Amino acid sequence: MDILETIANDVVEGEMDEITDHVQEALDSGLEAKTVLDDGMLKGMNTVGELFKEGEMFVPEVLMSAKTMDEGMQLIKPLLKEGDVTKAGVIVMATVKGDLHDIGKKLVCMMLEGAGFEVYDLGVDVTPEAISEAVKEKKPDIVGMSAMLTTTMLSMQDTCAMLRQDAVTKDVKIMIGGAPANPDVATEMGANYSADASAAVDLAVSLIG
Ligand code: B12
Repeated sequence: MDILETIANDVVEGEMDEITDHVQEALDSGLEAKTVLDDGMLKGMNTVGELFKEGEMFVPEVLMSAKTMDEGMQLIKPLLKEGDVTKAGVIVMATVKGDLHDIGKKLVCMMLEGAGFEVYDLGVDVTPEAISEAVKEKKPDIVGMSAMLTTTMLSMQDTCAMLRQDAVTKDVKIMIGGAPANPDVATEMGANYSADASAAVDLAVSLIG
């Protein structure tokens, strides 16, 4: 197995203690940081996405893969040149006001980052005002919102309404997810829905077109 395959494999297997040495070895052998990222780590992350979609990998393993990728990125990030990373788009993501669930949202963020999106995760319990502010500041292509409680779907609705009422934010694309969300409520809110993290990537790509 060559070193890039080994690195891809580290991400898939969640080999957090191994990846730093392997990334260093690849860089020492003269490989560019971008090559290590694209043909090593991101290749591994794509495999993770596929395995998750096929039900062959589960949430805890995917989170391990994400942490492993983070470890490897520590060495790569300072070496990446401007323009090395092709940006698929910018996304602001938040769990809405009143809701503290973030496992699913983090998974969505990770998959989106793996697919090349620049993601700003605002955290949990985020007010409509804070989401609106972030949209004005970061000018994202898409706002993603997560809710896991029936009650916090109302916060999601409020946030959508606030974004649509303001001339600066009214045209931003919105995608929503979480257990109480579904395509019908999304349509009512003027948003788009996807059921899981892999589908969220496909949705984001299609929204940006
Ligand atoms: C873990 C958990 C917690 C943890 C959260 C920890 C954390 N850091 O997230 C803790 C213990 C804190 C918690 C607290 C509570 N919880 Co809770 N919790 C859960 C549990 C067991 C799992 C949720 C989870 O992480 N699933 C795994 C992830 C991977 O799946 P997911 O979140 O659905 O995300 C996927 C998709 O939905 C989608 N997705 C998610 N977000 C987004 C966003 C976008 C933009 C897109 C496109 C897609 C997308 O992609 C994700 C990945 O594939 C669920 C039960 C369940 N089985 O769902 C209850 C559950 C959600 N909780 C529930 C409740 C009631 C509560 C509490 C009120 C309990 C209490 N009495 O205190 C509090 C509320 C706290 C609050 N204010 O938010 C209820 C909600 C019922 C309802 N209909 O309202 C559930 C359904 C349990 C139940 N059956 O009663 N909880």
